[in-house]
Amino acid sequence: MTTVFANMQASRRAVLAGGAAALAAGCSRGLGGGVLTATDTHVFDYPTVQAVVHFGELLEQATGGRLSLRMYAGGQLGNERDTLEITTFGGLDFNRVNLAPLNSIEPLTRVAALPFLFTSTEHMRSTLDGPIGAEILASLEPHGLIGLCFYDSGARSFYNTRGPIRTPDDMRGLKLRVPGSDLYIAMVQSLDADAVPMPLDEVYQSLAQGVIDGAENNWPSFESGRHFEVARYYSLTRHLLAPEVFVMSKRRWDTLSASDQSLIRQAAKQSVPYMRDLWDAQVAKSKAIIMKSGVEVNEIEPAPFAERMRGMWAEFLTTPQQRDLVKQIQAVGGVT
Ligand code: GTR
Repeated sequence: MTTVFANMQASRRAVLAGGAAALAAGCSRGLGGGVLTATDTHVFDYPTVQAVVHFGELLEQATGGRLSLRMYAGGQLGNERDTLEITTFGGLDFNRVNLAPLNSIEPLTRVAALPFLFTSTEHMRSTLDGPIGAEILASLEPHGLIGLCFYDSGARSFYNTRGPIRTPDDMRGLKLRVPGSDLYIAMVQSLDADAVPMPLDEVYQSLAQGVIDGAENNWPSFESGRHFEVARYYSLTRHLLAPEVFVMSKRRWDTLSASDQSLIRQAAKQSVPYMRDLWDAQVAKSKAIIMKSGVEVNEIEPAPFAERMRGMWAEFLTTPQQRDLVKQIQAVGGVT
């Protein structure tokens, strides 16, 4: 506990220092131009970071260099929840986060974060590229964020230090890290495991010290966070295909001209196929590294996991709009 608390303090200090740096960078903006700031929890060569950097290059080209982007990667400005807060008050211009930290802020984001909702990557992509995705992105605006686009996040599966998970019963009593989202907590609890919410940058140390037994994530995050060096069992539950989201501070957005706003939307849209190519390549690369390291990877029979996890949907679908979106998403995926 002491360690987790000390880390929280350290990351708060980083946010404050980072926020000040970001604000200082913001001061270099002139009328209608300048350097815009962006942040991401992942390291610089991670696909989400590279997609946002590419977005910045597209924007710079489109504005003849009038607008450019400075990326603060690797969680240097703090964890996703803290940097989102900075983004909403305008201390940062852009942020790339998972849907998880938005789950408690906007109910519609919970829809796309439901376990075993999307039946395949194609289902997830076609849903989020269309009007359903647009509706979820638009729902962020009253919360001070302009939702620009979704990026891929692959499938999340459980990994742990104890042994292979084959059935939901194997999860009973495991202490599993989840992002700070009630939905993730309930999801893990539906399998009778103990959910331990904590920021991503504390997972490696917590696994190494036995504070937690495991966590859940996609191949690239399991690899880039070096979690696979400690958690030697990866069980392919593929329970979540929840996407990443790229957002802009509404405060900054409101200061831009309509034509700059449309250039931003256009560049964000163009960065999506670029990200997907990087993503597919990164999944293959991370998978190869993990397999080579000798991690025991096993397939599972999804039905019993899906049955248990779908049991918590109702608790998080509290509005007719959410329930309607779920029906529409299931219809896109051919589920009746
Ligand atoms: C990753 C995702 C991050 C963060 C992380 C986590 O897959 O890209 O944005 O949400 O998972 O588990 O905290």
